[in-house]
Amino acid sequence: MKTFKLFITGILLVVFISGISAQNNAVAQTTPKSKTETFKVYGACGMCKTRIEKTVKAEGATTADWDAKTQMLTVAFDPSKTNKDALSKKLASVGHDTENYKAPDDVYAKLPGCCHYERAK
Ligand SMILES: [Cu+2]
Repeated sequence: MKTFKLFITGILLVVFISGISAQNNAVAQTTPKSKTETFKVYGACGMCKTRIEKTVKAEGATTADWDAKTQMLTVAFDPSKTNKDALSKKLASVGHDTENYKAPDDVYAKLPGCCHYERAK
């Protein structure tokens, strides 16, 4: 009888604990995660600002703000959907150098004249 009671207590404990972890999982799934990163994106004018912000938003950023003066981009995104590296790579592919990725020369050359920012050597 003693073993039986212990057995039941054990089962109840397992049920109770798995209930709690299931609840935690539900909370984790319904709460959208957001991460904010700020990094350098080379650009020059208002057209660059539009292009940079549009590009990262199309790539999964929820908010984006690029400052033409400091050439710093602040982005917020869901880290389960995208990351700084992917956003940075995408920006290079549309003509904007970043800290880690360089835009292909031909893409940079095709940018409108006002967008020809000074490239890092
Ligand atoms: Cu521009």
